Formats: sequence, structure tokens, C-alpha cells
Amino acid sequence: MYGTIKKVAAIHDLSGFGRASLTAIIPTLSSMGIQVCPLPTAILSNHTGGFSNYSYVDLTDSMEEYINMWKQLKLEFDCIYSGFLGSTRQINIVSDFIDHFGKNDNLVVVDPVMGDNGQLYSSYSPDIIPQMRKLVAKADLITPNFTEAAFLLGKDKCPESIDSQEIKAWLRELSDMGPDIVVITSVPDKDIRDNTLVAAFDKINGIFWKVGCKYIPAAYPGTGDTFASVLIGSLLQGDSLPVSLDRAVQFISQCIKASYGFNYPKRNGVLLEKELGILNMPVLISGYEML
Ligand code: PXL
Repeated sequence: MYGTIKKVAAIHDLSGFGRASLTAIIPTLSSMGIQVCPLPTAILSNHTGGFSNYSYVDLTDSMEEYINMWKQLKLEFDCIYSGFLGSTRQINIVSDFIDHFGKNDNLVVVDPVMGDNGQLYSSYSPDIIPQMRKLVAKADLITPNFTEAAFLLGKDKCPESIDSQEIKAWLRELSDMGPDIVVITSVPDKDIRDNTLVAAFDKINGIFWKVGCKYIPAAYPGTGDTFASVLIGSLLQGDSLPVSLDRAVQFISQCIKASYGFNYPKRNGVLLEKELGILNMPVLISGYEML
């Protein structure tokens, strides 16, 4: 028998420095006992969050041949997980990839990576937004941050905070685009002061969830990738959606708290390597609630 390790096809860029995308996703999922098979979208010297310069090799033209080899190898994946794309043209490639490798019993996750703090990332132009909606329609689960959720919903601008009724409407509207599960991260809570939420909607069961944590004034690039990786790893390990959300929020909070006391540039990312061992500790559920 070949073994029972689960496999994730991870469609993201490789950024050499800064602990974002594949350099965060591979160690996180590997630590959770899951094999990551990367399908790189671009190669950068460093991620674009907080660095004004970076080298950039767009891999759009090599992806088709790479995927054809995977088709010849008849690979099968327990999860397809896409994130940062190297060009708008890659939307069609990823969409075809989902058509070929997506099955009834695997999990298709689209993290519609486009921006943060109300702004698009510098490597993207606004024409990514309508294209990304096409990919979202094919996903079982999406994990936009608050800014990306506003972009997908065509909001003129990203509000400063949002109450529970409104965020539920956002979640429902995003699920109407296709996905069964919508998870919005970094939601600034209007109802509780200094609170940041992860808010989620499970369309099949009609349940809204939230996990809150006290706002920490520190934004480290790459935490969205690590968050989605823990969420996916936990779901693949057989945890429920609220437990998986709880584990992902706890892990990111722990990484931020372990990093914040050290005085180094936030753009270097959280001290992931110090914390990965926690992912193998028994799970203590701490804070999920119904929204
Ligand atoms: O973490 C998202 C991300 C992924 N890839 C690249 C990025 C960013 C965020 O800044 O720059 C290249």
C-alpha cells in the first residue's frame, strides 16, 4: 500500500524571502502531516508586502506543460488550494486545473489573494477582480480577507468596521457566487471594541460562525497563507469547520504574539519556525461562537 498521506496541490508563488505563500504553506501543511505538491505561479525574490522592490518571473507560460505532466502521472489530490497568481491569464489555467483534478470528494479552496488594508497588491491591476470572481465560483471554500471580500462584492470602498448583520449579508452574498463555505479574515468588529474576527458561513448547514481575537496593531504579510493552511490541514485531519477555524486563529495569534516582542521589520513575516511544533499538540478549543 502506498500510504495514507493526504496531498494538496498548492497553486501559489514562491517568494524567496518573507514567509508568504509557498514558504509559509509548505512548512505549515507538512507539519500537519500533509504532503504539499506546489504548482508555482511566479518566482519572486521576496513578497510584495512592505518591500518596494522585488524580482519577478511570471510562470504562466510554463504552467500548462507542468500540469500536463501531472495529468500523465494521473495524480490525484485531496485538496486543490490556489492563492497568489502570477498573471490574470492564470485564472483560466487554474479554472481548467479545477475542472480536471476537482472531484466530488476533494476540497477546492480558492484564497482570492488580491490585496489588503483596502488596497490591491502592487503586482496586480484591477482587472484581476472580475476574473477572480470566476475562480471563486468554482471553489468549495474561499478565504478572502476583509479587503478582498469587499473587492469581490464590488464595494466602492472598504468600510472601517462592520457589524454582525452586515458581515452575515457579505458572507451570504459571497456564498451565492458559488462556494459552500465562505471564511472572511481580518474583519474589524463594529460591535466589540478592538476586536478582530474571522467570520464564516456554512451554506449547506445554514450556520454562521465567528472566532474573535483582540486586535494587535501588527500586520505581518503571509499570515493569510498560514491561516488558510492551518484551516485546510485541520479540515483534512477530520476536524469540523468551527474547530478548524479556532485552530487557525489560535495558531496565527500565537505566531503574532511570539513575534511582536522582537523588534524586526514586520515584512520579514512571523517567526513561524519557532511555533510550528504547536500544530502537533492536542487541540484545546478556546473561542468559536455562532455569529
Ligand atoms: O501572502 C500573500 C502574498 C502572496 N504572494 C506574494 C505577496 C503576498 C502578499 O503580499 O506579495 C508575492
